[in-house]
Amino acid sequence: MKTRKRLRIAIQKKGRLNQDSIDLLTRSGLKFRYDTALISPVENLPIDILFVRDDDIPTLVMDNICDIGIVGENVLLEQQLYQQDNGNNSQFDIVKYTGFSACRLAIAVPQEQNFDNLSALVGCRIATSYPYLLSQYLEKNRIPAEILNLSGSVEVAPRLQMANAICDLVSTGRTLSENNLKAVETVINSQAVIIKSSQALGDKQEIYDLLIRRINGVLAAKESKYILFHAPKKMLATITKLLPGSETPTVMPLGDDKVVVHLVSREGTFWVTLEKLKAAGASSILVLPIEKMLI
Ligand code: PRT
Ligand code: ZN
Repeated sequence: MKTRKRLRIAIQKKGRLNQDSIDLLTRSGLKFRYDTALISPVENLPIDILFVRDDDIPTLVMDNICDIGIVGENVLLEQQLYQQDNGNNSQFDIVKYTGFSACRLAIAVPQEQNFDNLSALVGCRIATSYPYLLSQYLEKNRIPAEILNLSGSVEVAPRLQMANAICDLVSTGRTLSENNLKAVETVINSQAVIIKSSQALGDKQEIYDLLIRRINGVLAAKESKYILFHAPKKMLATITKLLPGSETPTVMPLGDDKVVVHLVSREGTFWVTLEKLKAAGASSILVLPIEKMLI
């Protein structure tokens, strides 16, 4: 087979991962069009983007049709167990946790049902689209239960008396409460991850390294804030301690007893922290987003 010269990235065509994946790549400096095409060439780098269903992404990477993919851990781990069950070893590595599309795969039961511990599930029938992950979880916890494999609308199964419980993705919990269900156990926590084929990239290694460096910069910038404020000189040490994860601040004099402080905080800066800063004497506090960061 002819070797590809351009790095190929698989992302979801339509759905919850699509916009965040496009944003991540765009913020990493990739210029490409997003329309109805299956494949879109990046104009300014030797990279092509393939738009596909999320369920196909692990296989595309494993089969080396794409070098990189962005996919939910839930889909990835389910696919990995499926492949193992069929005697195949997964040939991809997780290279980056992106922090977006966070959710959990949870077991839920009707709200009125008493649930003290997992043994309440013994002998139950549980509907899910994640039979491998659920089965692994039940086996690990030694819970004999039946699994009903459904491809969608899992949350209606208890109401239709098809199952006693479900195992589905939960983010806000709204779908569960609308269907009179409550989450009782977490099978896995999930977020979108970047995976890479475990085969050597050859000539594409350099462009891959550049891309991952940029993605690291974008994700680090997202977690960080640039903070500026005025503070009494004598309170400086106390005040900077209030900002965990802050780099050494840049301090400039402002009159005799005040300073201007600039710093990058890598922790989420919340209102409570800002209020503590103010109580310790800081004033004119500005918190700014960071566009890019090269570390
Ligand atoms: O067409 P394609 O196969 O590509 O897309 P899809 O329909 O299979 O997936 P999509 O776009 O719905 O989800 C893609 C990925 O987003 C999932 O694999 C997860 O990694 C992630 N994600 C994050 C979620 C959710 N949050 C989520 N809440 N995927 C689905 N849900 C569903 C869940 O199944 C349930 O029906 O949303 C409902 C629950 O949401 P809440 O907010 O009511 O709790
Ligand atoms: Zn899907």
